[in-house]
Amino acid sequence: MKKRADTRCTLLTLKQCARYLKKHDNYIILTHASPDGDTLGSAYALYYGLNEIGKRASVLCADIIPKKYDFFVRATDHIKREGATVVAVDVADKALLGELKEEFGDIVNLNIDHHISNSQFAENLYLDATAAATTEIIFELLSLMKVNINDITAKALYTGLVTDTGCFKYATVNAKTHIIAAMLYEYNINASEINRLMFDTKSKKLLELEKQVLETAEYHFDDKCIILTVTDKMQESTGCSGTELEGIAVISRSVEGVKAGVTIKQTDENKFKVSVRTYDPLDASAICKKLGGGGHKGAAGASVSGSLAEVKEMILKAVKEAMEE
Ligand SMILES: [Mn+2]
Repeated sequence: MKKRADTRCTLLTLKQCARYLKKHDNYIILTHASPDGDTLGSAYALYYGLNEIGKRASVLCADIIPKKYDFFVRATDHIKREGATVVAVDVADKALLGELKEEFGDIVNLNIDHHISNSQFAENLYLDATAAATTEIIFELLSLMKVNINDITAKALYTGLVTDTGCFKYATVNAKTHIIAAMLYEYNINASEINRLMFDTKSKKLLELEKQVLETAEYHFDDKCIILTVTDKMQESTGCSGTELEGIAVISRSVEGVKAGVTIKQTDENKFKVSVRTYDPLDASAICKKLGGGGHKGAAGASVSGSLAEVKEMILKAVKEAMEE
């Protein structure tokens, strides 16, 4: 597929977004790499919804989809790349497409997202930064399109809602989030089972890794900032890595008095993924922006190169600046 000549991004309303999806027939739906419940829930709910109105779609993800999402993940249609309409969901920047960036980064036709930091890389964008999850938007979109929602679609939508809100705990949650959740309870979603899988279940190897990670805890700025480190070695010795580490950043924000919880994950010898979780008035996305990343006010991330000591120094500088602002 050809890269488009015009790199401007058109901002759509939800109505225009619905009209756009009705107009085309064959879709490739992209999730972000290291997939979470929201990007997967959005992609599959959109896939099921499009299928309901006779469209065909294929869901693509750069990384292996964790098994815990098996209850709504199914084989999707085979769609030829040529002539397909490319839709990204919950993808704030093309770099987040991971290995799919090369092929699709410059040819995304429609992006549906809720990240305030969205870099507007797609041809068309529907952005609602007030949505607690992208599945909130997908629910509204399917409703507007008068698309039939099945139990499996509802499960995918609910999973996005709970995973992006820490089970309705985060500051991003509003009345609408709960109203949509309530409407999803009308379907056979088995919400308690979804929540058990998403929040109360971890593998033995993850527990072992967490034990080691807790040993690395270091405090800064009057204990207002904590840094946890996940090294290559820990990932090798426990056999726990990649998407299996999803959720580990949550630990940092659970410590009393901490305003900035930082988790550093080693991805290569001199490469680290930094996850930042903050409480008001600190802005995680502002901290991560200083490190070349982005995200939400309460949760953001960045990829940083350097030695572990250098990376820590950069992070502390960014956190300090944010605390002083
Ligand atoms: Mn999301």
